[in-house]
Amino acid sequence: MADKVPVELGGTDFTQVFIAIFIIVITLVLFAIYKKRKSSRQGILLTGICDSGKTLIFSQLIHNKHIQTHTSIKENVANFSNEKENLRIIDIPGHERLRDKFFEQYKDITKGIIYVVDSNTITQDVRDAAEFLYNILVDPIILKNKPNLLILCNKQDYTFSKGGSAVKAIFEKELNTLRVTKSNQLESVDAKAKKAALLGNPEEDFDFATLPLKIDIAESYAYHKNGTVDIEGVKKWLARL
Ligand SMILES: Nc1nc2c(ncn2[C@@H]2O[C@H](COP(=O)(O)OP(=O)(O)O)[C@@H](O)[C@H]2O)c(=O)[nH]1
Ligand SMILES: *[C@@H]1O[C@H](CO)[C@@H](O)[C@H](O)[C@H]1NC(C)=O
Ligand SMILES: *[C@@H]1O[C@H](CO)[C@@H](O)[C@H](O)[C@H]1NC(C)=O
Ligand SMILES: [Mg+2]
Repeated sequence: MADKVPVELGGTDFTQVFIAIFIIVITLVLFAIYKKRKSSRQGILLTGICDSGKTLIFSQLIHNKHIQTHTSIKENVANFSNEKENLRIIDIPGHERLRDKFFEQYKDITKGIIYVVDSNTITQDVRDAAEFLYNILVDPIILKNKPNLLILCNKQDYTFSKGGSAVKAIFEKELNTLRVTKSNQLESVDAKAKKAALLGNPEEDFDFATLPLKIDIAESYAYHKNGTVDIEGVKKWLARL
């Protein structure tokens, strides 16, 4: 009995050391997995309804040139490096069925979303544009990963284009009603889903600032008849990511 005690004590010490090492290893592994998952999110989605200028902005960013765009059925993908890391810019076709399919495909790796708006026609197209934006904002994966969102008010070369703050106000007004309609349409009795669908407090006017994502607004023109292009707002946003 007497000489069993040190053996047992030794056994206990060994078990404690073993458990400590085990915990450290597990922590390191989990940390490595977390880092890997985070760094695998390097996709920048260029999205928005048809003809807003996504493909032209893509080509200005990647190739620095104007190309004749055509209605795309496939996504364009290219590598793009800012000072900190390699990003992958993905230009998603705007047609309804396709854009949902590509959005589903890329949303897991999304680090940032550039939501391109035709500021010249936004007043007429606000329903479509706001609904598509809404679907992005309530997506569970988007809500979980919280990518940065840039609302890019493109086609500022047109004389009567709405400026950034006007476009923001137009969206906020439309989303204010859309979120209630959408939430009522939800058959789910899941209180959490209903709450997410409401995008904030329905008692108050909808405000982008209440969303969990970091949202920026910028203006651009990817074409001008005088030959100039201004996509500095996107470039700055990409550099800051
Ligand atoms: N005036 C003007 N036209 C633009 C601008 N950006 C794109 N466009 C034109 O708008 C049309 C649709 O552009 P595209 O990049 O194909 O849009 P997408 O459907 O969003 O990919 C094309 O004829 C472009 O040349 C812009 O900033 N100003
Ligand atoms: C982008 O970079 C990745 C890895 O860094 C590479 O595998 C891929 O081929 C590149 N794609 C293009 C279009 O250059
Ligand atoms: C082209 O038009 C833009 C916007 O009106 C203006 O800021 C820019 O100076 C013009 N550039 C040239 C070369 O005319
Ligand atoms: Mg396109």
